Amino acid sequence: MPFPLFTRFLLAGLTALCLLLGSALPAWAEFSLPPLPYAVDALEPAIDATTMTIHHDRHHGAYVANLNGQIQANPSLADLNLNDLQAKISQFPVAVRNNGGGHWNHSLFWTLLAPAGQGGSPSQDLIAAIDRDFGSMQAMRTQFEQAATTRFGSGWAWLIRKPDGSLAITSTANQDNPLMDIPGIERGVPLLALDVWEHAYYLKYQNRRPDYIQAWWPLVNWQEVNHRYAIATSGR
Ligand code: MN3
Repeated sequence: MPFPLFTRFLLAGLTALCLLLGSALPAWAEFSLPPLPYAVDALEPAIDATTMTIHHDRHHGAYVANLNGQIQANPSLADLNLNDLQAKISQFPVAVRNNGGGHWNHSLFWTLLAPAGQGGSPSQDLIAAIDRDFGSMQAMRTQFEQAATTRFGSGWAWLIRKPDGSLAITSTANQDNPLMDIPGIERGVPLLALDVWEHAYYLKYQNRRPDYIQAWWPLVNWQEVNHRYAIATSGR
């Protein structure tokens, strides 16, 4: 978990105190479910409040609880933040991969959504990179929709920035993501993500995944995508 330095000192002190007192580590040393950054009905009508509530509280909540349930058997989890865990996921059992991936993916996904009209638009830098690597914004969208539509079963579609600086569209199965050190995954920094598990859309769209994908575009939080692209680029 990403704690600032001061908080880390505080945690270390409290942990030492707990050890002195012979008590277990406190619950806040575990992974936790981040609150949605908007109301559950803020994305209506494209994504309905019931779907958002079940998706966040129960599905994402279960990934967090199940990941915490793995700490005792995998004590090194307690020393890794969620981000760093992804790049070392091959060292852990599949339950950590599924639930650690699920926690990371959903924590990102919520931030990449915004009420229609409030997500801004792609930055000039991002548009230039998309034009360079896909030809046009429309071509990127078409390729993204193709990846999201054709992902068989459950998984995710991604726009990533690869280590060489170029952008690419990829998709992953289950709760895998492009940060994971798993053979077969095209790796890069995720800039944009779409959950295409049925739990993300079935109540409203049933089997019509393409309709869900079309309804999702106006909800993209481009300000966050721009921010992620700027950070990924400055890290070179
Ligand atoms: Mn989901």
